[in-house]
Amino acid sequence: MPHDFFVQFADDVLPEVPRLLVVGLGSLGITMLDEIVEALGARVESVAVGCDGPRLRETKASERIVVPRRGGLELSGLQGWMAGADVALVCGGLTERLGPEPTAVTAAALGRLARRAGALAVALEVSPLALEGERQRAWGEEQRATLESAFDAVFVFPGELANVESELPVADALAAGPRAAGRAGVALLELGGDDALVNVELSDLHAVLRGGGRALLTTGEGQGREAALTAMRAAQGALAPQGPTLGDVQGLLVQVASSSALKLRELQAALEWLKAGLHPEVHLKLGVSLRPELDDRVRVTLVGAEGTGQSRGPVPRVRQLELGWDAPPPAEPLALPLASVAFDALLGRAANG
Ligand SMILES: Nc1nc2c(ncn2[C@@H]2O[C@H](COP(=O)(O)OP(=O)(O)O)[C@@H](O)[C@H]2O)c(=O)[nH]1
Ligand SMILES: [Mg+2]
Repeated sequence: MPHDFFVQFADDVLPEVPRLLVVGLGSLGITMLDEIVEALGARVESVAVGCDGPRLRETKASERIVVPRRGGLELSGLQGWMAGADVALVCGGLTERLGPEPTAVTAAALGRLARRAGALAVALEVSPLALEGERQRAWGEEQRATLESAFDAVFVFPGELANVESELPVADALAAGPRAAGRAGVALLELGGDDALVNVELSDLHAVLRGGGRALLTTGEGQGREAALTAMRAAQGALAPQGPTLGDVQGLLVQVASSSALKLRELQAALEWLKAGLHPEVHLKLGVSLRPELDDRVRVTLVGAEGTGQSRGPVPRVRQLELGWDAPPPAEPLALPLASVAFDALLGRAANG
């Protein structure tokens, strides 16, 4: 039941649900997009862009754009779509092409549009296969550089699982990289769920990523005794091998999701373990959310950036990722968090005109 306080301010002050946009470019990008749409459904708006008719017919994206094989993608329609967006997540493969052009060229154009529209622009990329060797890896690095100038953050995931077992069918091994990248995208977009006890807000994400530099995004899950610590270790173990380590980042968001079974002591132990491996001056922001369906499992998401790049300037907008009140109402209705929620909402409205 919403608390009286909320009823009183409903519609007027509470921010609307954020607009989360996902674009899938090429076959890898569309695989990632499908993973995201499958998990988040109508919470995201999605567009698949590709040359491959059958692939476009199967996608779960709500909109599709066919690119002629000889090129000539018209982006102006997407510009209008991005107006008023909070997050634009552009998914693709670093070494794939869209028609004659590298996918990264189109991705970079979309990243610039998204940033101009005031959205947090995030690229989610899959690197070439380790099997392909040095030349392809270097080509991928060039594409990454193209993207880094256009986005607030570029997250790169390995093309295949790091420990591909030789017995794994090739099709499964090739699908593993983009699927894992897509699941990381889900975790990123779910950061500020409506089940939050301690909120992670969009402004926190901006603050972590706006300093630029290489960024990391990883998730891990643990179960049973010391589930939080296991989840934390798993998240560290799942870091992309060529990306920054936890010790490299200046800003880090730590999101912990669990059922109410998680004990403060366990959370404390997991955070102590994490902090032991971090930069001494890291700015750590913790989010905690309640997910009864997790039972005795704990899920951890880490988002960080080195903060060594070109500063991206001020946070463009202050808005909650999502707001809700599923937890029991507080004993003290006018406690500070509620006031700050209303303040954020007002700022968001002001920034929106
Ligand atoms: N992990 C993974 N990488 C892929 C897959 N398909 C393509 N790639 C990567 O993307 C590169 C270009 O893909 P390809 O399909 O040959 O060319 P396209 O015409 O540009 O899509 C390949 O060299 C791989 O590095 C896939 O199914 N899984
Ligand atoms: Mg392809």
